[in-house]
Parts: sequence; structure tokens; C-alpha cells
Amino acid sequence: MITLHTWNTPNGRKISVALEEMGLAYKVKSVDISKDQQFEPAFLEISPNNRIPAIVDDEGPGGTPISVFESGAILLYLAEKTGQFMPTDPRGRVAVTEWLMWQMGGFGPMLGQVHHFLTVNEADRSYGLQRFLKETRRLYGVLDRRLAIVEFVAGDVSIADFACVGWAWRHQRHQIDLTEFPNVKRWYDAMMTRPGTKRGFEVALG
Ligand SMILES: N[C@@H](CCC(=O)N[C@@H](CS)C(=O)NCC(=O)O)C(=O)O
Repeated sequence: MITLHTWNTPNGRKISVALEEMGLAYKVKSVDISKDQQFEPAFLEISPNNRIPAIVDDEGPGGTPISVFESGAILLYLAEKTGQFMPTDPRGRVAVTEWLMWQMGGFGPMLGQVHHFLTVNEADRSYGLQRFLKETRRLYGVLDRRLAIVEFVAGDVSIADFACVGWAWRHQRHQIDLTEFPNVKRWYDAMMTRPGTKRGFEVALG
């Protein structure tokens, strides 16, 4: 059994989507980040950076438990464990890894800054909000151009899609109108009609 330590956020949803898509049995342990539960010692033992998500897999390598933190590392672990959503050919693996790293380095951290600056009072937020709104639009443009030539982010459906859809799910919050990015909209709509992805967004995380 896998325990998913998480909260109802884009990074948390990436993993519930992956677990549902892969058909893995798991239970959810909510970590209420609005109450600073991410700083509790028991959680820090499995997630030393005090961020959700993290997983504990009772049946890790060699049949013994393993914990994994960082959503990108979790997605890679689950893909390797199940042999799903990560191609076996080297070129396909490079594409998935590229787009997973692209999400982890930009299409998440930058969008999250928009979410943050929207909570800051107007007098203090102008520079930061404009900077990260611009960067967010640039990243959606990159994704839109990519999705003009491939059906899914790295070709076939992969963990790179699960990583990106977790953040695209919050497009309204970071003030993106998907009709301005038609290829992203086509991909997003396709992802959201997948039964596993739908379940991953519906499951209660806290
Ligand atoms: N790079 C990390 C980022 C995780 C992250 O930022 N999680 C947020 C919620 S989406 C969190 O736990 N925030 C709690 C805090 O800032 O203390 C990952 O992808 O797992």
C-alpha cells in the first residue's frame, strides 16, 4: 500500500492523478499546510523540505518500505515501479524527462508566484505580479507551441502530462484564459476527460 501525504494543491494533484492513472492502491494522509502541519517532525522525516507531496510505499525496492519527496521524483519512482507512462526507448525517455524538468523548474514555481502576489496588498505587489504574470504567459506559450506538434506533452501520455495538468488545473487562478492557447486547451480538455485523471482531481485530499 502507498500512503500519499498531500494537500489539495497543484503539486498534490499531480500525484493523485498519477496514482489513479496507474491503478495503484493508495490511501491519503492529509497534511494541512494552512495549519503548518508540513513542519511536524514526523512529516519532516519523509519530506525534509517541509513541502507536500510525499509518499511512503510499504513495498519499495527489495520489498521494504521507501519514502519519496519532491513531486517529480515521486512521478519517476511510480513510473519505474509500474512500468507505465514512461517510454522504454531512450529518445522517448529524454522527451519525458525534458518536459518533466521543464514543469518542475518553471511551469509551477513561476505560476505559484502569481498565486502568491495576488494575495499581497496592491501597494506592494505590482512589480512581482507583473513579472510572474509575464513569465506565466511565456510558459503557456512554450507549452502551446509544443502541443501544436504533439498530442501530449512528450508524445504519448506520460508522467510529464500529469505534472503539467496539476498546474494547468489552476489556470484561472493564475489569470490564464485557455482560449488564448488553443493547443493547451485541446490537451487540457483531453486530459480532463480521461477517467484516471478525473478521479485524481476528484479524490478528497484534505
Ligand atoms: N518542488 C516541490 C514543491 C512542493 C510545494 O511547493 N508544495 C507546496 C504546496 S503546492 C507546499 O507544501 N507548501 C508548504 C509551504 O510552503 O510550507 C514539489 O514539486 O514537490
